[in-house]
Amino acid sequence: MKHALVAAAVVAVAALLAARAGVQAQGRAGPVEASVTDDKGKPIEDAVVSLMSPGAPAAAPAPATEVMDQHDREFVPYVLPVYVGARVNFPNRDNIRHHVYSFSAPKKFELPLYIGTPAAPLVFDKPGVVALGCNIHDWMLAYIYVLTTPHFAKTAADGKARVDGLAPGAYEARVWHPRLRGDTEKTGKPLTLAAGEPAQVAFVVSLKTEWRIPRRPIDPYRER
Ligand SMILES: [Cu+2]
Repeated sequence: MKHALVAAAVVAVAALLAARAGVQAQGRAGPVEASVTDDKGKPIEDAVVSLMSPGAPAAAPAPATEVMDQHDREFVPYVLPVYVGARVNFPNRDNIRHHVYSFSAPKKFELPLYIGTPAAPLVFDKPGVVALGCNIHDWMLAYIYVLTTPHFAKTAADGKARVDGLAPGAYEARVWHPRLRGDTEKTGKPLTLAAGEPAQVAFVVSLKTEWRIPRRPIDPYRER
């Protein structure tokens, strides 16, 4: 009798654990597979796809620490999307000095001529687009895109991006790119995510043509 009771209790606990595991497995929506192309179907790289839940603000994760490298007299990456509050390090991996600056409203700053990594990372606590330049190398250009949602991903060369770890529910998906023609706010597409099911979203966007300052031959006087 006693054994039967113990066995019944074990079965009940096992059933409870199995049910809980099932709920956890179903608790997340499947990944959101996004694609970004131009109107000719050409994939667009370095676009940032983000998802926001209009009803329920996303739980704020702890601020991340991100990296904007300088390597071979270029910024790497060209586009760095971050969640608002992120700290960003600016290591200089070249053996010459860079002088990084931004005139953009969400983060105006200057890192005067330096080699190595500045001691303290910079905090990006206002949403928006921050364009980076270098006083020594005019062609150096990159963007830090500060988002108010932690749910985002950047497209690879195939124009595809994948956003994982979302709770089921109603979202709005948006796309941003440094050369996007028009407003990111107007790219919004409603997307309803169900537990355990993947979803797709496709953006067709138009990019402005870009004029970039060409790379100059290395000037030893300016690089002293
Ligand atoms: Cu530089």
